[in-house]
Amino acid sequence: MKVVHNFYPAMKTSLTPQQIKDYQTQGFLIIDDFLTEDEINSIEQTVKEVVKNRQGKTLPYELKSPSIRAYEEGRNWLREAILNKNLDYEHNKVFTQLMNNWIDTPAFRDFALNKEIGQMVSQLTKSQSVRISHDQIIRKPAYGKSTEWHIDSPFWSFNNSEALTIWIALDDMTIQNGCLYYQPESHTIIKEKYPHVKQNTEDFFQSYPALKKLPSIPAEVKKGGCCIHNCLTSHGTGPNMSPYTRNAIAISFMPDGATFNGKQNTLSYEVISKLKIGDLLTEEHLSPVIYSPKERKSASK
Ligand SMILES: O=C(O)CCC(=O)C(=O)O
Repeated sequence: MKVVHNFYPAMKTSLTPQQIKDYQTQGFLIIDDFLTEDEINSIEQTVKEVVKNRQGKTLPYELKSPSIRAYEEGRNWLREAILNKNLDYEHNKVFTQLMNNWIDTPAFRDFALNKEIGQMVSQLTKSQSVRISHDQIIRKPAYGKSTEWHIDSPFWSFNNSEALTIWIALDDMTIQNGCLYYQPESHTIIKEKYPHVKQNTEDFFQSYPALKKLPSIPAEVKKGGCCIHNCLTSHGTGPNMSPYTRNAIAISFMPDGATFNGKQNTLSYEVISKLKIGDLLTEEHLSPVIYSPKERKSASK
């Protein structure tokens, strides 16, 4: 797949050495006015298009084969009947996610696979070549619940401590409507090679008591600004205490060379059924290279 797009020339993707240093020390970086007003308008249009076309489907493809899904739905039904609790319903109170929008929406692809973003990610991850892992439109509903404290890495299909997420504000993000909070330097504390998913804040801090002693800071950022965090940086969001949906886009990237760790995350059944643990994640239709030494050379000409 040829991925050389540059329809967002004004994006603030050039980083100063100080910004790179801050990101590496703190585990996150906030960039105000990452997008221009025109760029925000164009992305908002694209988000509307995705919301309309997806009709509630999280992904543009089937995550699981119909037989596995039927089996799991049966199990969930039983479990929920026993617990008298609907887990998905709880999840939707936190946010709704529309994922891998770059695959079925060309305008989203032009943005998410932009080589300028790729170059910035390559600087932050200290890697020559960079692949997209997945993207999300995240919509926290009016009066939605907080996103529990977590790190991203354990949810993903690969282990690579340099992988990161660019989270872009499509509304002014405030303490009132559920902005992100980070624990500075927390990415240096989780030393386990393969941390496990923690389901909630209590579980998370019980597993990492050193993190419970760290302060957190709110990352208030205006519409069009972005927050970039390392996959081992601990973060969460406050609840949305406003009567408006709070919209953001999160795009996650991995250094080229990452290998499959056995977790499905956003990979389709068709893809994982062909993968063995340790295989390189090089599926061009799911995680294409968006920046490589070739681009580096042409950029320096
Ligand atoms: O937007 C949110 O509520 C959560 C975002 C988040 O946790 C992430 O992008 O890793």
